[in-house]
Amino acid sequence: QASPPEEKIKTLDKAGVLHRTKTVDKGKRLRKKHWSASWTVLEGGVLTFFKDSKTSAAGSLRQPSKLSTPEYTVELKGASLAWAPKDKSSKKNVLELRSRDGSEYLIQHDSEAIISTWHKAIAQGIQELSAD
Ligand code: I3S
Repeated sequence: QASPPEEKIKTLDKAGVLHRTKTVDKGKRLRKKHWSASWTVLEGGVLTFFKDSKTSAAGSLRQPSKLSTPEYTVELKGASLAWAPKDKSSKKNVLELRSRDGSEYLIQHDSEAIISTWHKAIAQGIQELSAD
């Protein structure tokens, strides 16, 4: 007998340190960008940005929620992802993630290779959830 979906084992898709900033909170544009380096976990259709980047990688993979406080969690269901237009930031390799509730986040890494793997993983997460 198949398990109901909520009993599916959460699989870790990806984790690492990214630069991120929130630009819109539920439709309201925030006045100022505060970029910070943040331990970021993509798991079970949810992208979680932790408060800091110093959480131990090995520990976080085992028990992400126990070790550090999540600052933002973004449900990928109904979200959209695109490369940020140039006027959104002077930084290179910036992704813009819009959540279903109308919040927006910029996500950046200096390495094009690294940001590309996040792009693929998040886009895939969004696509899989929209198929439900
Ligand atoms: O959209 P803005 O105002 O150009 O964003 C920049 C500011 O958030 C800036 O903070 P201060 O105003 O405290 O200097 C950041 O340091 C910059 O990184 C922001 O611009 P970029 O283009 O890096 O997203």
